[in-house]
Amino acid sequence: ETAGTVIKCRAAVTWCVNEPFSIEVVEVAPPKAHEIRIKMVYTGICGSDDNAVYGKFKDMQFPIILGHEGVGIVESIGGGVKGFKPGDKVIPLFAPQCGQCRCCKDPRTNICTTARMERPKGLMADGTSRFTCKGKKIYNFLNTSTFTEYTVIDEIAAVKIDENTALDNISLIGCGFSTGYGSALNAAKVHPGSSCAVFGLGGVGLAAVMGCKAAGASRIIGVDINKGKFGLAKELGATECINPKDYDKPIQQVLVEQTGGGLDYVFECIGDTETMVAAINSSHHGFGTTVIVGVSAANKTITFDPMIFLTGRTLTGSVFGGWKPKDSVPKLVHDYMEKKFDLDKLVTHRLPFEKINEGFDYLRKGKSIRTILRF
Ligand code: CND
Ligand code: ZN
Repeated sequence: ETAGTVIKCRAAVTWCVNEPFSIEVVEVAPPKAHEIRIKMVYTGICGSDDNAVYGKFKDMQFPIILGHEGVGIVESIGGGVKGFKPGDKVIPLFAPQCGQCRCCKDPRTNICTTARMERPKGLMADGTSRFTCKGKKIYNFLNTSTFTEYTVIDEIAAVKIDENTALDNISLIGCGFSTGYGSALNAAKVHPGSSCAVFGLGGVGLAAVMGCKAAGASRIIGVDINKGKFGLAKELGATECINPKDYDKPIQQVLVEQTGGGLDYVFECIGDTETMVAAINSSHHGFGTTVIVGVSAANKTITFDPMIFLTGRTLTGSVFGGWKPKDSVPKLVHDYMEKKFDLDKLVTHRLPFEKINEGFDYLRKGKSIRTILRF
């Protein structure tokens, strides 16, 4: 019986920017009002966690417990919590849904204003942290922090899933799979027979490939500088793959030439401003749509010739694939259990939690798509 007590457990703490993860014993305080404490079962490693290690995110503070793609079981709940009870299987939501704000009530978006504007970054709603280590306050990451045996999350930033769900690979619904898949289905609204290009064939980009295929695109071009990604991309639906390094002209020129003027839909799943511009310039005038999915570094900007848009191209972007998470995650979990899509192929490595640095090594060397850490 741990409810109401401070739990001491293992967590991977990032003490400062560019440092390896350090497995520490941390104290996790009990959940306060409208919070739940979760015993993590699995967590995935996403490109965004790696970006955070290098300090790419705005408003993030160290020391921090990273990780946002996970699945766990509710250990205890704070006062006033209605939707959860101990024992529930839950997926943390790095893009929460309060259900009350203007955006949550608007079907056009999944960006929750409460979470985005009104909550302190890296801390709970009351401005305090539930994590301490060696006497120091530890910040949370994107409302979630999954690189710890126990985490405390606001009730708007978690969702209950079916109690019969097999948990092994389901953490991918918490970010990578849903983000990529939804960018094709919700953000771009890819139509049957269309042409698509996906820049970056990591977990997010490959899920975008899966989404384009599910939407009935007839041509799906994978673009990556690591040709080791091409085999799986083709297995998941890419009709062809292109390595920009194989050409001595810009990749946008290659794509425009090979598609008779450009693509219907282009997805940037890398997080680099140069490839974002290349993606926009690969889209067809008159109707081409580009979706920014990759997260660029905090102070980076892009510039472009306004004629690109005057002539009818669209630039958009999406967080968590545009899914309203409380509504959509249980359905995605259901569809996965019904085998409506196969995200298992995105999981290339499984490691015990302590080997988190090894998992990040595989990501950085381009050897893994998703590594799942088990607690
Ligand atoms: P991962 O590192 O697995 O994939 C990136 C891929 O891009 C790799 O295959 C690289 O080889 C490839 N790449 C790198 N540079 C280039 C280049 N110049 N040209 C072509 N290919 C290149 O990362 P991931 O798939 O986990 O994440 C990808 C991005 O998505 C990253 O920026 C992450 O922060 C972002 C993201 C966004 C969201 C969201 O809600 N919008 C959620 N999660 C992650
Ligand atoms: Zn992510």
